[in-house]
Amino acid sequence: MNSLSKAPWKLNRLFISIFLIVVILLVTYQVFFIVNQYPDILNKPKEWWNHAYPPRLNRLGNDVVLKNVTSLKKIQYDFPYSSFRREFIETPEERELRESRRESIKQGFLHAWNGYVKYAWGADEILPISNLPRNSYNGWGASIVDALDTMWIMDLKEEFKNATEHISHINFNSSVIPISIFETTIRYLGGMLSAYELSGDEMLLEKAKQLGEAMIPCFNSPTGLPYNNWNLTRGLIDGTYKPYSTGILAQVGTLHLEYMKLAQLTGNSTFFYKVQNVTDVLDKAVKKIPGLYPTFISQETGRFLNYDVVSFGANADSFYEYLIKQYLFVGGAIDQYRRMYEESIDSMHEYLIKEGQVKNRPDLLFLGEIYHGFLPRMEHLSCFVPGMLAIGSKTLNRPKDLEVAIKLGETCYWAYNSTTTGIGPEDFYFLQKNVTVDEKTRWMQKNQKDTVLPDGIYKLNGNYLLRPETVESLFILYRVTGDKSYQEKGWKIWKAIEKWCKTESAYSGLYNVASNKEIVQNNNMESFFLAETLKYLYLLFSTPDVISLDDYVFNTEAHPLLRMKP
Ligand code: DMJ
Repeated sequence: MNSLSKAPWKLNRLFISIFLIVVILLVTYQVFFIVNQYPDILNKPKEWWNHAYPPRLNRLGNDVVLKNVTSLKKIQYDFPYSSFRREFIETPEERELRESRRESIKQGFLHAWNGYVKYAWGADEILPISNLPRNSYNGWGASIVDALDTMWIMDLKEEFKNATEHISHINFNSSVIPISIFETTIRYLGGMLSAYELSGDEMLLEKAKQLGEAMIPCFNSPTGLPYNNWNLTRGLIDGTYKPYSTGILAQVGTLHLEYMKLAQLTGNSTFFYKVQNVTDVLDKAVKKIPGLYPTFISQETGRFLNYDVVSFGANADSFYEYLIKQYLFVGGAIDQYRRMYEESIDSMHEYLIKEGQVKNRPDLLFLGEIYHGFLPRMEHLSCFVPGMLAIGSKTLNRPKDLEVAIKLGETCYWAYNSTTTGIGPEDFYFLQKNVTVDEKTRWMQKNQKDTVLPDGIYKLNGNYLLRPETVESLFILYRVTGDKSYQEKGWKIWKAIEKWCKTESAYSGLYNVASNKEIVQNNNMESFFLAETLKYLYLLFSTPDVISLDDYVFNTEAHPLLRMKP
């Protein structure tokens, strides 16, 4: 062969070599990309990877397949991430500060958890001063189930393992006394479903199914609205069992995410139909003001019982919260939820949001109630509203809702920042802009002898139950706006909790956060402190990809559940 005929062969070899080099470079790039995006892939068991990103099921049981599931609009702020390593961009100093704060929350969790393990293991709660166990939720170990996903998120896998071992022995088919269907659903059922999706532990799904099935007979009222309290043992064997109860909006209307998730994961549509019927009954029931649902309803007739009691606080709160979250959960495929949510929020703006009389703070907005006329009372419980509005604003393109969310969030934080402890009260009565203060109001103001009243407030209930709502909204507002001042606010609140609530074994609520005398602890630590307050604080100092609001929806007890995607 002469040198001329060898030339094409040499050229071919050159091309093949270049081709192979390009392929090798591309593969290497992909491997680096995946490992950097999900650094934990190398350290976790296979199950973690599989179940953290399970296949998306766009159905609510085998016979309810949702056709119009969409991605919906992005909720989270466009946080800066490096394009190659998919790393959250921040300076080394910023990272150090954020991580040290996150670690401080984790240590707080461990302090409370270890106290619970030592003094109250297996009971529902620890009494954090007397170091005794307490059972308020059927004695199944509410703190263990409620805290499960927090442990997973905080990477406390040993504690998680011990907790699942306990859960594997619980018999959810029997109850000692009638149990609260609402509390059992949001704490136990929500807790296990969320931890199942995060960890992939099939036992948790089995137990969730057992509990979900055991509670199904509670929907056997004439309208299908669930009874508030239910004896599981009797309910399962006695078809005529019917407890006396008056329906409470939040209790009948906050089971949906959990039962929808159960339907999705088990393929059993009954779980979905039961709660969808509840939505339909509430939707059809006559209201005085469109979108404002009175707090009490009859399970016998499906009619509201007192049209002049409306609130976004106790007994009503999470019903509204779930409307937008149900819509998110199904990727917009059921429009009824959006319509009901928007009607409610429009009326909330019109009837319940007011300006106050706080000196130098004209920006603050207050969320009142209706109690036979307008009642200028705002509860800690209703401080979930800023977070809800922020999520709804992004999802449904309602910019005014975000403006109001920011202002209400300011008010909730101000309520903390203006007490003697730096912790917010259970509720307070506010003076409204342009409303003259009458004698009765002045009298109430003077009568609050043990309390330092913040400006613009005339009555205050200073209890603090370690509730999460304000830090929940700070976390969501941070994720939605990218504004780091929410982290500063959350940190200040955490420092106050550390200072006033910490006990030898755990954390305790307080009697009067605005006291002008001694600050007294109340010997109570509800399981939502572990499930919600500490989780939201921890996530506030995590990178924004950890439990992104674009992938998950939180149940009202802060248990993240995966959203449906197309
Ligand atoms: C929690 O159990 C839930 O967040 C519920 O919706 C309201 N009350 C507590 C926390 O305050």
